[in-house]
Amino acid sequence: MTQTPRLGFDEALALYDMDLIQLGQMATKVRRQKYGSKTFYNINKHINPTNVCKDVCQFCSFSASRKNPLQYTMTHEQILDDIDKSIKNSIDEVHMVSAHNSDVSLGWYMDIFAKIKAKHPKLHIKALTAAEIHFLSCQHNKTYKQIIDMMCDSGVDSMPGGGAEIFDETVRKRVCGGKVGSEDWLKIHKLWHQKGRKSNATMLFGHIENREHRIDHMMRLRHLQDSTGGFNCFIPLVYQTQNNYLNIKEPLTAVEILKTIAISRLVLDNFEHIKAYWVTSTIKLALVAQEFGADDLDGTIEKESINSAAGAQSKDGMRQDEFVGLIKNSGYVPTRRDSLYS
Ligand code: V47
Repeated sequence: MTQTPRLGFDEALALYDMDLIQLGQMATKVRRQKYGSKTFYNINKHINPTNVCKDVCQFCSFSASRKNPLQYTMTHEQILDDIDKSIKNSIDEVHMVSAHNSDVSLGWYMDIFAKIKAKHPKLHIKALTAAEIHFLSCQHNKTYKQIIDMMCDSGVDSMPGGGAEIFDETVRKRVCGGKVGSEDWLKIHKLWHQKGRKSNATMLFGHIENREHRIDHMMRLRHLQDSTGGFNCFIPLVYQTQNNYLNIKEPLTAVEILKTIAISRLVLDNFEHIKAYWVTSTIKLALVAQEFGADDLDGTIEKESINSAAGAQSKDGMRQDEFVGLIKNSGYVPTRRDSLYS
C-alpha cells in the first residue's frame, strides 16, 4: 500500500488557498478513515481555582488585572464541594487550570489533587498546563522534572494543552512575553510524555498571528509527537476578543477557522484526534467542523471561566442530553469517551 507523503511547510500553507469545500473533503476523508461517523465527547467539569496571576498576557480576560479587578482564590473545601456536586452528573474528568498565583504555596496546588484523588479515585484529573508548571518551577525553585514527579505522586493523570498560544517567538513576545517560552512548553510536555503520561496541545489563533505562524506551530507539535507519541489531541482555540488588551477589530471568519481545523487534520498526521472546542468556536461551528476533520467536541464542561471572560458563551457549560442531541442531529454518532480515549 502506498502511503500519502507527509505535508511540508509550503504545501501545508498552500492549502489555505484551496476551495473550502474541497479542503473539507480532504480532511473528512482522513477523519472518516479513522472513526467513520463517530464523534467523541466526554462528561467533564472545568474548575479554575484562582484568577490571581503574576503574568499579564495581552489576550487574557480571566486573570485579575485592570480589566478584571475581581480577584478570587477558592479554598480546597470549595473545590471539593464543587466536585461533589458534579459527581451526580457522572463526570469522568475534572479539568483544573489556574492563573499563576504567587500568593499560594506549592502545597496548595499539589494537596488539592491528592484530596480529590483520595475522595474520587476513579475521577480523571487533567491539571496544570505547561505554563503553570513553568511558573511553579520558577516560583518555588524546582526543576520541571521535580514538579512533574510531584504531580504524578499527587494523582494528576494527564496534562491539558493550554499555554501553548502560538510558538513563533516574535508573536509570543508580543502577546504573552513573560510566560513559558515555546521551547520550554515543548520540553515540559516531552518530560511528561517520558513518564509514560498523555497530554493535549492547543494553539490560540485569530489574534495577531498569520497563517505561517499557525503552520509553524503545527510543525513544531508534529516534530515532538514523532519522538514521544504522547499527545492525545490537538485543540485549535479561536481567540475571543472581549475584555482584554489586544485590540482586534476583525475576528476571524468562519471560513478561516474551518480551513485551519481542516489543515490541522492534514498536517498533524501523527495526532489521533482533532478537537473542535465548542467553547471558542461556538457550538454551531463546532458541529460544522465535523465536516472539516474534527472528531471530538470536548465535553459538557459545567462551568468555564477563562474563555467566557473573553466573550465565549460557555459560562454554564452544556447539558449532556442537549450535547448528544446536537451531535446526533448533525448526522454523527455521539460516542462518549474517557479522558484517554480508551
Ligand atoms: O491556555 C486565553 C486560552 C486556554 C483566551 O487540553 C483564550 O483538553 C481564546 O487550554 N480567547 C485554556 N482563548 C483552555 C485550554 C483548553 C480548553 C479545552 C480543552 C483543553 C484540553 C484545553 O485558553 C489558555 C489560552 O490559550 N485563552 N484567553 C481568549 N481571549
